Amino acid sequence: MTTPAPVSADAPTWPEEFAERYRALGYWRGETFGALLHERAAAHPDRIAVVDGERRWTYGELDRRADRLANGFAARGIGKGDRVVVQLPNVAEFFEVIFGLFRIGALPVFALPAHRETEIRYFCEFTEAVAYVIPDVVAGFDHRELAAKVQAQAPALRDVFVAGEPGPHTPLTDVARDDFVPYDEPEPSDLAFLQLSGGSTGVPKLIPRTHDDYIYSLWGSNEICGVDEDSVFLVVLPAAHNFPLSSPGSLGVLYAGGRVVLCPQPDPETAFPVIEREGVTITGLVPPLALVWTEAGPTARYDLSSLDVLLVGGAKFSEEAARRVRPALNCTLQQVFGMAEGLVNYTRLDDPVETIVATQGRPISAHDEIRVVDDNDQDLEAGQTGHLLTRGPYTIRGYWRAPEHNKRSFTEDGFYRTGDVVRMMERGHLVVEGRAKDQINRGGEKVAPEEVENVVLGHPAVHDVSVVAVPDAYLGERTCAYVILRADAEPLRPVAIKKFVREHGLAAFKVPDRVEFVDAFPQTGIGKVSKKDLRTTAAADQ
Ligand code: OOB
Repeated sequence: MTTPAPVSADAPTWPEEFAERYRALGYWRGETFGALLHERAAAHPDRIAVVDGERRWTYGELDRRADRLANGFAARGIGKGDRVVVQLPNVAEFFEVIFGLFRIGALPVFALPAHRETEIRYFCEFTEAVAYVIPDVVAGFDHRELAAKVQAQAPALRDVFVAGEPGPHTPLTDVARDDFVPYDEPEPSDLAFLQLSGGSTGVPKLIPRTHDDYIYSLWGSNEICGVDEDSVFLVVLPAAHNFPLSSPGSLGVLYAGGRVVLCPQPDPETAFPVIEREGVTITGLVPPLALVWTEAGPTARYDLSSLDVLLVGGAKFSEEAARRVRPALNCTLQQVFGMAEGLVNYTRLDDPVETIVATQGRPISAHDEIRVVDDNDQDLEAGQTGHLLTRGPYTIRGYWRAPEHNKRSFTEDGFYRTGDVVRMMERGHLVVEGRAKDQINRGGEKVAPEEVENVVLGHPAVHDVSVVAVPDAYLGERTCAYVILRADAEPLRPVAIKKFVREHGLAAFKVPDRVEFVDAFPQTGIGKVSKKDLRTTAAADQ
C-alpha cells in the first residue's frame, strides 16, 4: 500500500515518492512552458513556429508576443494561480495567449469553441476566473454578447479580452505591452492549466495538469510519433482539445522546434490545399473526419505526398476504416487512445499492419501502470476484457475541487478509473471494447447524458427524460432523448425539445439528435431506468 497522494486545497497530486521516481527516471525534466519557449526562440529565432493563413510567426516573434501579453496580463493584476477561461478557434492568438499565461503562472481553462452560455458560465463561476479570452464572431455567433451575459453573473470575472473587434470589451492588442512588469514565475511542479473532462456527470470536471507532467507527455509522444524540427503539424481539430494540443499536437511540435499550421475548418476542401501549400507532415483526426478524408484522398486535386503520419483517435476507429487509410492517403496510420486525464496510447510507426489497424496502441511510458479489472477491482488474466485503471507520470491523481467525485473516480492508491472497457494483447497493446461510464462518444465529442437530462427536465411539459447513445455509421454514436411528458401537458414535437436545449445555452453537439416520446421507461430488476434496454430499443427503431 502506498501513501495516499498529498491533498492540496484544490486537487490531490502525486505522492512524493512517485514524484521523486519520475524525476529520477528523467521523465520530469524541471521545465516550464514559459521558459521552454524562451529557449527555443533563443536557439532558432527565425524558424517559423505558427502559420495561420497569411500570418507566419517565427519562434522569436511568438516569444516576444507571449512576453508582451505576460507583461500586460500582469499589469492588469493577473498572476500565478489565477484562472483565465480561453475560448479561441484555430487562430495564432491562441498560442500567444496561452504562452503569455503560462509565463506568469496563470492557468488557462481550455474551453472549446462549441461551448455556449451554460458551459462558459459554469467554467467562469466554478473556477472563479478573473478573465475570459474570446474571438469576436465565429460562424455567425457573437462571442462578445455571450461574454457580456456571463460577466454580469460571474463576479470574479474582471476582464474580457477579444482577439478581433472588441465591442464593449478590451481588445487583446491593447493588453500587450513592451515594458517589463514583474511577476512570479511558476515552478515546474506547479499547475500549468485546467483541461476539461468529457464527463459522465451533470457538470464537466476540470483536469489539473502540471508543467512537469504535461511536458513529459509531449516529448514522450514526439519520440513515438517521429516528431522533430522538420515536422509540420496541421491543427485540424479544435486547438484547445487535449488530442491536437499534446498527442503529439501543437505543443509537442513546438517543443521539438517544428512548425504548427492552423486549419480553420476540418473538411478536405479546406485542409487539403493547406497540406499542399505548407508541406504538412503530420496531423490528427477523429474517426468520422478520417473517413471523410480517406474518401476524398484518391480523387483530391492537391498534392498530399508530404503527409507522413495520420493520427486517429478520440473514439474507436473501426478496423475496416483503418485499413483504408494507407491506400487512400499514402501515409502511416497511428491510432491514439488517450484521455485529457493523462494516459495516452499509440500504435507504433513500425508496428505490423495488423496491430496498427486492430488495436488502439500501447502507453507512452514504461511507467504507465495499467490494470484490467473485473467489477470488483480484481485483476484479470492477460487477454480478458475488463475495466481499465491507470496510474503514471502524466495521469492526474484527482480532479480540481471535486473531492467527492475523486473518491469514485480514483482508487485509494491513486489509479484513475477510466470508465473504458479494454482487452490487453500480447506486447501490451490495448483494444477498446466498450465503455462502462455513462457517456456518449459522438465522433470524439463527449456528451454526459446527465448534463443534457438536467436541462430537458427544466422544460415545463417534461415529467422525465433519459438520454442514451444510438449507434451511427458516421459518428459512431448519436444521442437519443426518451421523454415522458406530464399527464396534463399538450403533445410536443421533438423539435421543441431540441430548441429548448439549444436556447438553454448548451453546446450544439449536446442537443439530442433524436427525441422520442414514451409513456414509461423500461426498468431494471430493482426499478431503476434501464438505459441498456433503452439503448437496445433506440438501436432497433432506427
Ligand atoms: C481524447 O480525450 P477525451 O478526454 O476527450 O476523451 C477520453 C475518452 C477515453 O476515455 C475513451 O472513452 C475515448 O475518449 N477514446 C477512445 C479513443 N480515444 C479516446 N475510445 C476508443 N478508441 C480510441 N482511440 O479523446 C483524447 C485525448 C488525447 C489523445 C487522443 C484522444
